[in-house]
Amino acid sequence: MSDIRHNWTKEEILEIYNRPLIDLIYEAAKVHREHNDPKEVQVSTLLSIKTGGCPEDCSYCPQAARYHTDIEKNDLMTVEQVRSAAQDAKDRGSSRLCMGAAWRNVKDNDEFDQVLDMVKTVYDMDMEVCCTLGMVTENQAKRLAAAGLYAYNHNIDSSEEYYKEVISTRGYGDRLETLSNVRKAKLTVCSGGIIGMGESAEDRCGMLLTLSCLNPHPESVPINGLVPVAGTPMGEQEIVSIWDMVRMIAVTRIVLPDTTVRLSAGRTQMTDEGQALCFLAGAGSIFAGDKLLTTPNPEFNKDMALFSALGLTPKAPYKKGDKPQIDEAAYKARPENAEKIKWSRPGHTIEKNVAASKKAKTPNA
Ligand code: SAM
Ligand code: DTB
Ligand code: SF4
Repeated sequence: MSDIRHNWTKEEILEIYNRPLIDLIYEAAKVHREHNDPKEVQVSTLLSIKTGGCPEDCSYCPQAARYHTDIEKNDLMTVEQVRSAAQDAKDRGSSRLCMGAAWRNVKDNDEFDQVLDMVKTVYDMDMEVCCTLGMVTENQAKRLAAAGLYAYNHNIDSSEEYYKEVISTRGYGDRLETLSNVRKAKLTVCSGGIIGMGESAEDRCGMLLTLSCLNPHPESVPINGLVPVAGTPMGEQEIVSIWDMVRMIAVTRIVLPDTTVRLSAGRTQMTDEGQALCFLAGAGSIFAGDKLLTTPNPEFNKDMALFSALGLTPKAPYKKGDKPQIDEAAYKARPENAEKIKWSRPGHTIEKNVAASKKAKTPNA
């Protein structure tokens, strides 16, 4: 059984990354089988509970208000809308609902109270509940946990060095602080990143190094292939090659043996055979349903046909952890003096982001 290590070096990870792909897949498949049932895949459904209008400048993101994209903006969903979407997801075999909001950070207000009610509602339907709402304080994370949240998704996206080329409205340290708050609340951590943004192999390995230093390792690591969206600074980026995707999944599998590696955005750009290689190399989870947050995802029936061809089955909820306990009084207790956290705004210049923002202000230019 391979060790769970928190002392990987960048050189070691790069050495693995640069191995011949055929050897790398074989090694990763062995590690995968030692630590997981390779025939079970955890199926999550994404639900965008608040879409667009985000104040951040993440260069890849169609939901950033400053770029000119075609997405439909929406205010926060009602609890009833979430219940109905969760029921559909459950009926189609999803064990987890992941609710995403285009927020910089959570605020202690009525909207957060509504999200807590959504969490409790989906928890009561015996599904794992995940949220991705931006930065959170320790107290906010604890209230989410008390409402029945199982996982919190907050991606570090890339290496610390390359992060500055992608986002200027918050720092890498802010992301790590949120992950620490999530851990203090005893939630499971879902944190990964995106490949295909123009980063180097060193950046990809740097991201894995940061994740491997977290103790414990994140329970889940999403590997997203960039979905280039017209109007964002990365709208013209080339689709990442399938070989890079398989390689990244395999290295993640080897460095974080107990973690669920999530084959995330970018699957519409992949063939069935390409995805099969990702499962072989250690992917143990996907997002199912025709839509991710705002961009397309393979049709549900197509995924089920692929599962059937490969002999894969959807995993039951809470197989890798305990079902959370609800504490109604704790999650309903909104703090009287909301914690005033100073999340950073590094504000360095990213030329392509500035250009994309200007274009948005003068759509006919
Ligand atoms: N606002 C919250 C945040 O940033 O944490 C939650 C939602 S945000 C859309 C969740 C994640 O989706 C991002 O961290 C990023 O990794 C991923 N993502 C966003 N746009 C993407 C794109 N075009 N292609 C691939 N992944 C993307
Ligand atoms: C993650 O790492 N990928 C998901 C989930 N966590 C929230 C989001 C992918 C978003 C892709 C772009 C979109 O659909 O807006
Ligand atoms: Fe906002 Fe999240 Fe998109 Fe960044 S990734 S612009 S924080 S919704």
